Amino acid sequence: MKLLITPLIVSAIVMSSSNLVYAESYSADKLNKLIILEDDNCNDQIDIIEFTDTKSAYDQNQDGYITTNEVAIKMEEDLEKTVNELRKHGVSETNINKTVTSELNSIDKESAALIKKMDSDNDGLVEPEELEVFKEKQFEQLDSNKDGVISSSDLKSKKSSPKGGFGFLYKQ
Ligand SMILES: [Ca+2]
Ligand SMILES: [Ca+2]
Ligand SMILES: [Ca+2]
Repeated sequence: MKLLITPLIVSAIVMSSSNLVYAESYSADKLNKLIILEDDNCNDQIDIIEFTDTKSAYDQNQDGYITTNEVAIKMEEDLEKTVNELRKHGVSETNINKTVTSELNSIDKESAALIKKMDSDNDGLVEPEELEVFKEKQFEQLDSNKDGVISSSDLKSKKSSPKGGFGFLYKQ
């Protein structure tokens, strides 16, 4: 049984930590965390201002621009957190090493892909305007009931639509 469970935990944790910026990958858990973290005025919902005000975790030097390198650094940091989580769950070092190796191998590709998602003028750099547009799109996706705020009710309305959004969560 243990053999079966461990890879599941590994993939669940890796998945939840490496997809931070992909709106379509937000899980119920992540949305709740987002609401707790970004809900500046504590009304259990996030409006577009609260959402776009947030400094991107990828912008390591906080200059408003995001480079592939910064994304890669952030992903490595996330990976470290993942490793700690895996240890907490009692995952063997062998399995942890496997995870780390495969994640490290894909970081370059993943960070390039992430930049590409936001970099609408294709110059390899995410400018503040591009980040804003991306965040607005992300907000729209998260606000699935289109009432202009992100709240727990967006989660419920996503449950009925298996396509995109939180749908992936319920398919598993
Ligand atoms: Ca930067
Ligand atoms: Ca750009
Ligand atoms: Ca909403």
